[in-house]
Amino acid sequence: MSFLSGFIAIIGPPNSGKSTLLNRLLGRKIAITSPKPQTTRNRILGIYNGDGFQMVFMDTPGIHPTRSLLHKSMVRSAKASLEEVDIILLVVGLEEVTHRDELKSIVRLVKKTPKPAVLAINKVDLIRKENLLPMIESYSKLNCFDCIIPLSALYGDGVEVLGEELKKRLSTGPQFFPPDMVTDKPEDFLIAEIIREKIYYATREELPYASAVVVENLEEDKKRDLLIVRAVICVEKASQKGIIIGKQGTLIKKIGRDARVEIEKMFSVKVYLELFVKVERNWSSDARSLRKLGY
Ligand SMILES: Nc1nc2c(ncn2[C@@H]2O[C@H](COP(=O)(O)OP(=O)(O)OP(=O)(O)O)[C@@H](O)[C@H]2O)c(=O)[nH]1
Ligand SMILES: [Mg+2]
Repeated sequence: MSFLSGFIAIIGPPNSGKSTLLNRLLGRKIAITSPKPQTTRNRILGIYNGDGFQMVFMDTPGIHPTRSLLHKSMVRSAKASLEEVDIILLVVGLEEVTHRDELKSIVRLVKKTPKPAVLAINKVDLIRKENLLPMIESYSKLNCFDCIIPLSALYGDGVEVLGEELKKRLSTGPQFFPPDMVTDKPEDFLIAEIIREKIYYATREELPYASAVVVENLEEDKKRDLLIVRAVICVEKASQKGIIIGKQGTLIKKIGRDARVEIEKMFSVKVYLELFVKVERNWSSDARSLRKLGY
């Protein structure tokens, strides 16, 4: 039998559980997640290798109406992903309703492409069965999806069914990536993202959105079997720097500790993590700063 493969874009509104679903499909965490919308800022490939097939998932930032330069670039990259893939996987949460403008515009985008589109209604662990059926019905009335699958990315129910449905839609094609490759992103990106995730959990209000993380140095100390990481957290104002550092450095210590534990787990190595905070004035609305920070 010939080898099957395909690129699959995971798109949807912010916070619907796209990155959680990617991690669940792969069986390991490569994309950060958080209860706050606009967590994912870059497209991330996640590669799944099965017996005789390869699925290349593309996690994308949530699509939403926006004005800020950073968010515009995020939404642009999510929309562009539709052009580059073979299959579309739209992920919606329970808060989405078919008549809301935001969702309507995403559905319009999906309808415009002739590619197979699968809808995942996520977070069904939070809803009663009798409320789910009308929801599925209203989505199927849109005449947009090849199939609709209710699931829970967080707990795993329905995810295997989704995997099977996606597999059915692969075509004969090459193995795009070597079988031991899980993502297209380099180590320093994954580490910066883990630190950013900890900031999303540790801070409130505008702080997560005003923060960007860059790994400036990554060094392996083979003798001590240690990975030495030096990373900078960029914020937009001096007052935000104070908040992130916290009283006597308590907050930055917590962010550093939580990140270190997870980096150690991800790479199975002891980590020494040095964190610095820098003010990069209004980076999220400055094209040059955005480029420098990888957006
Ligand atoms: N109860 C429940 N929560 C979920 C499920 N899937 C995701 N979540 C939660 O929903 C929140 C958002 O998840 P993410 O995976 O970050 O969502 P996203 O769509 O990638 O969000 P953006 O990157 O901001 O667009 C997190 O708090 C997840 O834990 C689910 O199946 N059930
Ligand atoms: Mg995400």
